[in-house]
Amino acid sequence: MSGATTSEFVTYELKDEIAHIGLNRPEKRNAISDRFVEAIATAVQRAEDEAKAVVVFGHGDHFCAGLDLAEHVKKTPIEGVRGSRRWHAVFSTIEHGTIPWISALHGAVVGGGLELAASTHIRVADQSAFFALPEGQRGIFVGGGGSVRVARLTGVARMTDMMLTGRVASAEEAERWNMVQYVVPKGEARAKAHELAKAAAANASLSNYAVINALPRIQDMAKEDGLFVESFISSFTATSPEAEERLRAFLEKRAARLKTPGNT
Ligand code: 1HE
Repeated sequence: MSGATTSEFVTYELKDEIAHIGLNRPEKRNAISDRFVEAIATAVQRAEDEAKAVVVFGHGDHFCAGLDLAEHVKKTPIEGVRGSRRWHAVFSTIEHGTIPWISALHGAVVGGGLELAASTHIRVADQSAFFALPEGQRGIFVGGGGSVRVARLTGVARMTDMMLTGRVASAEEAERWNMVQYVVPKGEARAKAHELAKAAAANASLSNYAVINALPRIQDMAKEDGLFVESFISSFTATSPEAEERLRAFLEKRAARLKTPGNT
């Protein structure tokens, strides 16, 4: 790893152009306070400046136990709104930045922790991971983008159930519910996330930008509008010099063929 740094809340390492950002408050189960959000914002900016993809993971036994409830209990209504809007802003720089983010999940992926994971582009869970939205039990509501992102991932019925009943999902259930894309044995999420990040980092950067920025926006459009926008993005990416070289490489048999299932 190069350029490894450890701040109060976040570790940061760059390996093979992949930034590894570690949530680093294990004694509080990586609960996210106001200053912790700012540390994430700083790490997001650094990764945007120098990395081709990011892996985000949690130090200790859990990915993240969500909002720092100790801090939250003392807030006024307007401070709560400002805090929530700050989470939105920082998580939006993840979701709608220029590089792919992969979250490596283990232990608690709870409340704001699930909201953070939902702002990344691919989620990998190990078998110790569990998923919950205990906001209802705490007398609060999601505030880190969950009503938008988690509801879009798993569907509003599933999210309503989780919030009303405190239902806790295992990694396998979370995969079935479309909240995670990969389930791996305990302890292997970060390595798998790194492998996926490297694969994504090898793509044309403009294609990656289009995937992470256009796809979610097109989901929010009417069908005809989505098709219209798709044509422009498709043409714009295909006519870039990088695309031309990659297309030629395939036609001239210089590019690797797809690995077929069972032949990896
Ligand atoms: C915390 C937090 C936290 C732990 N804020 N301090 N999130 C929740 O409702 C989940 C709350 N946490 C838990 O249910 C459990 O801590 C865990 C299942 C994640 C882990 O259990 P365990 O037995 O390993 O740890 P613990 O003994 O419960 O916690 C260790 C310490 O972390 C303890 O502090 P200590 O000073 O007594 O040692 C806990 O108080 C502290 N801790 N989680 C503050 N979340 C933007 S809106 C999002 C809204 C939400 O995220 S709501 C969901 C909040």
